[in-house]
Amino acid sequence: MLSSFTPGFTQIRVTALAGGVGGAKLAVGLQQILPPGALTVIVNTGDDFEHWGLHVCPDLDTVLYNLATINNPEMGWGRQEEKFTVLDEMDRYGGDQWFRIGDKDLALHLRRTEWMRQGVSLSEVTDRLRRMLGVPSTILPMCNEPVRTLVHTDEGDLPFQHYFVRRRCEPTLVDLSFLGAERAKLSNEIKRALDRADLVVFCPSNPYVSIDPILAVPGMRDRLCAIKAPKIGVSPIVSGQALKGPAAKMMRELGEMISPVTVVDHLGDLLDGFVIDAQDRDLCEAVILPTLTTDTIMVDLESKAELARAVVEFGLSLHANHMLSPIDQPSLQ
Ligand code: FO1
Repeated sequence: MLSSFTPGFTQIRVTALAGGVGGAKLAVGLQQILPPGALTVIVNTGDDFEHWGLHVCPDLDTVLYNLATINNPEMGWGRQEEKFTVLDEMDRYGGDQWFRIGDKDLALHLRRTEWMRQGVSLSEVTDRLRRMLGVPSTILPMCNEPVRTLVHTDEGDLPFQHYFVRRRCEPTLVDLSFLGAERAKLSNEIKRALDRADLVVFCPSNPYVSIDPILAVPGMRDRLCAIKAPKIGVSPIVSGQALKGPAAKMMRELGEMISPVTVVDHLGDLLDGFVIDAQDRDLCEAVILPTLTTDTIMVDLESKAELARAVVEFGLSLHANHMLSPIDQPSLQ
């Protein structure tokens, strides 16, 4: 897959923070406009869980398959041209069928579980997989230690995939916990990806269950605040709705306005700029950051690349106006 990268971006490195489908789409756009190897994606692992005795990493795999252009375009997750013969056969043995793992997807879970049982880190496993799939970008789990999102609802505490898939996000959200986050460590790869970035992009992912787990890794927030690179968020809410997933429902149940403003307030002082959809132009004044309004709906490769280009140009313009140029900023020791 040739990346028709934009000549003006030949020397910059971008580090993106992403969760599931929405984040993966912008990651694809960024990979398309940047030179090979210029993009690093830091991915949420709070959705990970053990299923069929296997280590399943839904957000890592969604980003991986999207960047490898082998994802199921309708669902956003899982593989394209997939069969479910193993899943169907599971019924014969009373195995779980609520989480739909296809045959090709299963091969990845088997191999990852085998490597991890040999002591290979999740970062190394992920790097082997992305190289084998020909992905030019670096994909990093937010940490190598297990962190699990627990959803506190009016019906009790639910592991994330049980809430998201089994219960289709129906229970009312009361709170969220990221079990194990206190034991998580900032890997050297993550430190390097943040220190070397000329721009950091918070992809249009769910702020509560995709971005917050990443920020819950001790040291992540401080490192993001310390780097000189501009940090740009892209709203996952357009016209009072989430483009995909439960972000809007979660906002409502947490008593928040369903608005890009809520996302900005939630991410607080981490951001230097924010990108909202042109349909929400009237909210610009309410966003207390430099704001870009543009078309943020990504329906195909072209619109993903267009949004990525707009985000990068916007981010670098903030640098040009208010900060050191990317070249002569001292990197953190
Ligand atoms: N989401 C569903 O709504 N139903 C599924 O059966 C399902 C299976 C699945 C298998 C592999 C994978 O990588 C993702 C899968 N997802 C499924 C999506 C996943 O639950 C979510 O994408 C993330 O956890 C939230 O972003």
